[in-house]
Amino acid sequence: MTYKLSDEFLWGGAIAAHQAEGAWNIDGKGVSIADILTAGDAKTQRRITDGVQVGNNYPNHHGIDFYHTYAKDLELMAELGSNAFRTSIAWTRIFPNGDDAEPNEAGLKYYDEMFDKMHELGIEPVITLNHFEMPYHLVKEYGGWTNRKLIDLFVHYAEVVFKRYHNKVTYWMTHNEISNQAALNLGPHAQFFVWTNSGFVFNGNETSNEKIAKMVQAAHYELVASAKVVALGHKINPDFKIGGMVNVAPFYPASPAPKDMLAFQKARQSRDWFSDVHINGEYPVEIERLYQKFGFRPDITEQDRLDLKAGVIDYLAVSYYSSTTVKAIENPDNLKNAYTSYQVTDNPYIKTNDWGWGLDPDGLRYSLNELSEMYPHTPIMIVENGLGAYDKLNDDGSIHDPYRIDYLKQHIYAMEEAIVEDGVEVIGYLSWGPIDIVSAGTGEMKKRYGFVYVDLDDFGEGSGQRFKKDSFKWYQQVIASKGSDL
Ligand code: BGP
Repeated sequence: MTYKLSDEFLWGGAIAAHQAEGAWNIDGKGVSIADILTAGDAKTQRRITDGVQVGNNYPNHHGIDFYHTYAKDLELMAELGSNAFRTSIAWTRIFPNGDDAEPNEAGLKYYDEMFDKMHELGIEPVITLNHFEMPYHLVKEYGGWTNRKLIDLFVHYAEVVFKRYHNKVTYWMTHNEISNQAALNLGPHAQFFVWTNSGFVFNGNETSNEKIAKMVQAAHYELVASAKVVALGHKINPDFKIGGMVNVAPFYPASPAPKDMLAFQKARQSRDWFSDVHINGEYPVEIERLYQKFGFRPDITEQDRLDLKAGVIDYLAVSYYSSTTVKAIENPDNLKNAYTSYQVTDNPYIKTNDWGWGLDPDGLRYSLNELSEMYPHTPIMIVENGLGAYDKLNDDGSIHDPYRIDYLKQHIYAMEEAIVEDGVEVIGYLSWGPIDIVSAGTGEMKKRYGFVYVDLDDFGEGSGQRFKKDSFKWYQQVIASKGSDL
């Protein structure tokens, strides 16, 4: 069975400023939290340093030099047949410290030229306002999103870029993977996500509940800021389509054992509520109950609740890589916090990539159906999906990546089944990392996602030359056939 999607369907790829641009400190750009993250690898967490310290490898300093190569790289995206391309505006190119009186004109000009290039190529920009790129000064001076002041600073930043690009960008989204704050106890990079989203560090001696209380407060201010930005954006340009963005990694119970089912329910309740706030404009009851149970008392005002209601999103942007399997914990009596009522475990029914990420296309179809059931009037855009892998550049410049074609084929097909068979409204598919970029979780270049290989290593060394992988031609055909020729 093959499926052909509509002419309006958005096909393309997605990157983020901090993982691609490099040029971390030129033309007025300030230091962002991505610039002080050292490199890690599949087994070692990235480290947060206090500022840029000599002797550490900061992979986001070089990225793939997209700051200077974007025109050529976007031409490659156009050659794929892309009609859309997602990237982020680096907050610190616009407000180097986040609280500067005036924006940085060189930064504004850079994105003006980038968006002009996209339109010249017939590519629709899909722009993220905050993709793990908070100004480091806001962490040091204000404590990141644990400080209500961040709301006004973020809204002001959004207002400047909305007004500047009001006739160049239609599709926006606020915070990248805002739901990954709840990943506090999940996986080796959970702390990384809390840090990159909320921009605060733990002082190392908080209890687990105190850590979560900080995350809960930060998430609240981010959600209010997102809602205020949506309401403001619609005033500046009623045609704006502004999304919220969550990572979707559906929970599965490890077995039909009732205790595992309860663990699955707790896992969902403790993590999968950010889209509720973005779309319904209020917290689900069970979250407020959970907060009371564990004594979290975030600063939520009546005005906040009105702002949340007034700033519901136009579409839901989602990243999907894999599913998460959970089982009951042995001793549920001494629950330390909301996030210890389950344990992540392996799923014997799915294989994993070299970084332990499961390969589960059915999980994508399942998730799209879940979201469509919960939010029947909110279109979905897949803004990240891809396979990180060790690709090999051969002497003749070829790169054979059948494993990537296989992963993407299955996931695109699962999405098409959700659209055509299940009636889910999906408006676009943007593959993550259509050109190799620096991994967010590990800081590696060797964790490659692209249809285009970039000849740089984890230290930014190499020719920087771009090479088309076998998957380039394959994706070109997928787009040309509107998804029917997989
Ligand atoms: C998501 C982030 C992206 C991207 C992706 C792939 O969580 O939104 O920025 O990094 O993960 O992960 P990684 O780069 O760690 O392989």
